[in-house]
Amino acid sequence: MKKKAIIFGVTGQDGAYLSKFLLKKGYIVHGIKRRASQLNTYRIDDIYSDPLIKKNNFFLHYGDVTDSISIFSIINKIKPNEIYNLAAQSHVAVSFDLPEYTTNADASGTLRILECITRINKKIKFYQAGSSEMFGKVVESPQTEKTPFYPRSPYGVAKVYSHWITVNYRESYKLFACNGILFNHESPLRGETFVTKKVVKALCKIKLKKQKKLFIGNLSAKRDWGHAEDYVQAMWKILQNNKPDDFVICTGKQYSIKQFINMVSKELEIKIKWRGKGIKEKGFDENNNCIIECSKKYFRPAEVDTLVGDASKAKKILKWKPKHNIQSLIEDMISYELNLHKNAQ
Ligand code: NAP
Ligand code: G4F
Repeated sequence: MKKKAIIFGVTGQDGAYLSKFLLKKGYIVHGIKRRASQLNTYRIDDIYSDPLIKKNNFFLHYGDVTDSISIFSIINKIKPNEIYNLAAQSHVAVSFDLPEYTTNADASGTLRILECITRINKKIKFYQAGSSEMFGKVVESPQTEKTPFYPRSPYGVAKVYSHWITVNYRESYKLFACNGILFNHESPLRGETFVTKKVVKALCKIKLKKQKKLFIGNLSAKRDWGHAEDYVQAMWKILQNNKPDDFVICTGKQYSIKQFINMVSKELEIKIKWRGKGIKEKGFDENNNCIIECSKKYFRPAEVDTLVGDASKAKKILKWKPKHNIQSLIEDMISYELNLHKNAQ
């Protein structure tokens, strides 16, 4: 019998990569999407034209993690072997503007799914999309599964709730419920307001003379960036382990936003000279045009200055090994962006 998986958040970056990964493994995948005023399935539309994927194994249902009735009905109807909860208001800066909604979706949403599992079938395996944002104002570096949390945003706080409610349901009801504590992971399918995609998109357009300037926030924050393709494999491996457990997934290398901009510029053969300090720091091209400028608009009320993880546990127990590094991630993101422009001509 084929395994059945439900993916909450199927239309997002990770939902798209995970759907393709599970379909290639022979799963029947049921994706849950929200109603939107315009089509929001562009990241998964290619599933229907991929010859390696059997179309009749992929189903979409309307649902929302803020709506218990929809969650219960879908899980009860499908009776899946595995549930991946990727649904979230996932933008940290936006969570300061929408704290109550973020808490409803990112914290209570997880509780709703767990509660449905206990009522429908306790054997359903559950993956919770935890985040390195939970480490926030880090108390040690690198961060491991044992590092205490110190969240710095409504998003981070909501994810900490989800982490602990997942642990609590595992211990209380013996659920196979697991947390992946994933560090930033990016790809060509990354949402356009996250910093890597924003930088790659803008610098490609600047190179093609279709944009003059990139406005950016904090250049000195540091992140541990991996590729989403590697990270969805880790999600699956977490649910195939012989016991439910929590795992940090990361590369172990960190770069600042400024270093990331420099790496993307180098790949695009744009020579940037930096002048000024702090919010006044600016980037100039070889003709002395200012192409990068900081704007207060992109700074957050509280910042996570530095994140870098240690994935030794996942490497040892799950035998997880990422294929990509920062260079191949950047090449993948740039080539996707340049192709879009080529095809639009
Ligand atoms: P994403 O691209 O923003 O995708 C989020 C998904 O959740 C989208 O499909 C979105 O639907 C859906 N969603 C939002 N609110 C919902 C609701 N109320 N009910 C049902 N679905 C809802 O995020 P991602 O990068 O793929 O990340 C996936 C998960 O991993 C998220 O939980 C995120 O917080 C977490 N995470 C991400 C990273 C990372 O670096 N990418 C790192 C750690 C943890 P729409 O398409 O309709 O908006
Ligand atoms: O790309 P970001 O918005 O990602 P952030 O805040 O680290 O959150 C992402 O990763 C988390 C895992 O740690 C996920 F849980 C979460 O769902 C999301 O996927 O910002 C990265 C850094 C921040 O320090 C931010 O202040 O880049 C800095 N930054 C500087 N200028 C900017 C900008 N971020 C954005 N989005 N836009 C800017 O213009």
